[in-house]
Amino acid sequence: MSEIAKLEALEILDSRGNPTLAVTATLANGVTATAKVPSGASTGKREAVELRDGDKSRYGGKGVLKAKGYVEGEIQSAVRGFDANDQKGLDKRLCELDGTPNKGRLGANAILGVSLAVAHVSAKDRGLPLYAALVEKPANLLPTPGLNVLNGGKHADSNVDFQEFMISPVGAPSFSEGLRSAAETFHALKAVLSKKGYGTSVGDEGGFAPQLKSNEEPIELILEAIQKAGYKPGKDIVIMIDPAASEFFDDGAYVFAKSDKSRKTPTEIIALWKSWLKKYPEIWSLEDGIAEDDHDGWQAITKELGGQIQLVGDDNFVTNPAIFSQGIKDGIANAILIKLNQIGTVTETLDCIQMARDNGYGAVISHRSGETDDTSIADLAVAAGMGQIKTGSACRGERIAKYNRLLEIERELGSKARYAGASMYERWKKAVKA
Ligand code: 2PG
Ligand code: MG
Repeated sequence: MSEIAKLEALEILDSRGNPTLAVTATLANGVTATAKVPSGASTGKREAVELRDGDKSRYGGKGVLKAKGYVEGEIQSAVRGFDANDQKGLDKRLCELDGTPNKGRLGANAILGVSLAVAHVSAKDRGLPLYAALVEKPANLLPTPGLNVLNGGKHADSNVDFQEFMISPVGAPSFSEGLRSAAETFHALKAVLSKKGYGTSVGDEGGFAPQLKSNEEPIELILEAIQKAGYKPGKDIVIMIDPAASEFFDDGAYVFAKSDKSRKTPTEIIALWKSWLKKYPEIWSLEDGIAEDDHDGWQAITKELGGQIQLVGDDNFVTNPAIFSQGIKDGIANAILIKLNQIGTVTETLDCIQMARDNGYGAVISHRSGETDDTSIADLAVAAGMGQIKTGSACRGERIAKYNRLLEIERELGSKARYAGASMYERWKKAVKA
């Protein structure tokens, strides 16, 4: 009775007002569930293909009616009658049906919509919350969140080149207390910005997006806000950054086009990050500090800083098990960012997480800058048990939906709930001392 009976797709809007898909899967027994697909802006070149209509008369070409057509046509015909509890088998069938290495025919948006909707409907049918249904072992670790309180780069119309400045409440005793301290810091940051006469409108991920004096000023402002909120930087709350360096890597150089127009060689940008780590020991995680095409730069930074802080690969690994496995062999990074739509199926996403675990890499479960009210990644973060999630600031409904889902999971787990807190951070601090 857990056979898939029907797939429906709807063209909906994401948090930037661009079209995306909602896919509803219905089983033969009438149980039904929906998943909504996110969309990135600072995308890696080797991400699975997001299928857009290209019809300029609708949404500037960004419509997803073709992908909707594939879900309700070809894909539905191929998976009707399939056992929804066999996620691996289903995802394999979806990949084979597409037939390309990058899901370029049917679209990763169509395929992920189906894969994730089926994960939800199977969980519901078995009477399990998604976080418990996705994995066999009991899942009870609430992730430490990284809240992106200051947005720049491609996510904001400001003069800051670096994309994300995040606060991570590692010192809190529980997820809910951690979220509280981060939200209080977010409000304190607003006050700090206002006092300085800076703007307090927000960017795509709900962080403030002011015009500032430099790419470094966000760190100073955030440190001030943490203190103003009554917390200790480096102890209660640490800082994570995602400059998204692929976005400003041009012809072998890192070009700060939004701020001071300066250029840096790969050696110079590594020196910049090194100087930041020295000046701001509160920074413990650097994502995409090097561009996806700068392979030598990635190897060099991993050698120099990999024993000191978390180095997260996003654009270079694109949640792709084959690409990630090569990266591990090449000695690149020591953590991976996990985004379902970079690869397009639940199974391949879980495979990447397992690969990280097996190789001593960290894994940060992540939203996209274009989101919906879908909360699957909150459940995925708990299922993964890797202790980290980033899903935006303490602002904007599509970001808050994920944090609120984690609060529900924490309540549901009751005394079994554990909070990752500083455990990941401590690991690196120890490495620095050694
Ligand atoms: C990133 C993501 C999410 P985007 O670079 O990590 O914050 O941005 O979804 O635009 O790729
Ligand atoms: Mg990133």
